[in-house]
Amino acid sequence: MFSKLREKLSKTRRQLFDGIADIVVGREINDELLEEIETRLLMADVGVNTTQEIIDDLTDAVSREALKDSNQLMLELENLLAEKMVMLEGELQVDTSQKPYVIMMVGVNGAGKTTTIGKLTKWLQAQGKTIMLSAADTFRAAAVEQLKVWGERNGVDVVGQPTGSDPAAVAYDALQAAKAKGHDVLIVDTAGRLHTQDNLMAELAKIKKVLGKLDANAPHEVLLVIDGSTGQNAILQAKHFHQAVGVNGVVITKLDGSAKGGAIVSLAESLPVKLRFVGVGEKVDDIEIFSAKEYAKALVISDNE
Ligand SMILES: Nc1nc2c(ncn2[C@@H]2O[C@H](COP(=O)(O)OP(=O)(O)OP(=O)(O)O)[C@@H](O)[C@H]2O)c(=O)[nH]1
Ligand SMILES: [Mg+2]
Repeated sequence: MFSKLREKLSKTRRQLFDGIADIVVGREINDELLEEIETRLLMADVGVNTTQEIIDDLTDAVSREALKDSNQLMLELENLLAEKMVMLEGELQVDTSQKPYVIMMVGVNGAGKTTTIGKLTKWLQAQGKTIMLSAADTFRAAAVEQLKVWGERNGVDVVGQPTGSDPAAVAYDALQAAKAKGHDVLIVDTAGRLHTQDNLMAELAKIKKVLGKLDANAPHEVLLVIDGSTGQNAILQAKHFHQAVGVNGVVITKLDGSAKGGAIVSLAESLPVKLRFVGVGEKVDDIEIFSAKEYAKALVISDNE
């Protein structure tokens, strides 16, 4: 799993963090080098405050003469990045006393919600869970079809209504159906929306509220999907969605592409959420459980190691 993540993240690293390896390896450790590292971290969307903290810690380590050479500096950087992200670790656990366990997917347009549902369904099936999908994205004509394709691929039922229906009503019906059929998990797809569109954010809150009428604890997990190439705007998205519907979990997608991936480092400091998965491709198995240490390693280690 680790090697797959590294392989998939290679593009990110080539652009940014490999840049760090390139400028660090074999160099003398001095202020100039630390400044160059700072620039690279900022370019990788690590965020101003988090970058400053990491550079301060590195500077401390240098002044304590704790770092003997550039290899140790790289290792320290990796440890500091991992430290920032460790609070994000927390595997998605389906509480079996809640039946069905309701997962509501939210996020901006095209972030990868529907694709992640396909991946998540297979991941949950591997744990022996039975799943139903709710096509509460009634906004786009092709959205229901897209979810149905994933449903067929995984052999699970998809409940939905025609385009233009009230998404809250769709989700409500789906929860009723999932209860009646005794499914373990219901995953509710929703239409993409900008975190700044207040009326659409209110619609999301309504879906959540309506689910709560059938089961006071539902949805049990609100999963925010963020495109990994979003940069620091990812933090803003997370805050807005959290405000509207209370996000528990996050999935970062498209880390196989040109994503910088650095915004993840500052996510933990911004919100009390868990980063459940990272998406590394368009196929059903292209999903990984997040591990801070592995992620930091994948970011820092150079390709030829
Ligand atoms: N490379 C790559 N592509 C991904 C990943 N996840 C999703 N995609 C692609 O991103 C595009 C959008 O994915 P969707 O799952 O339709 O996104 P969505 O959030 O449901 O979009 P809307 O419903 O329109 O808001 C599709 O072409 C997916 O194949 C990923 O991890 N890696
Ligand atoms: Mg979708």
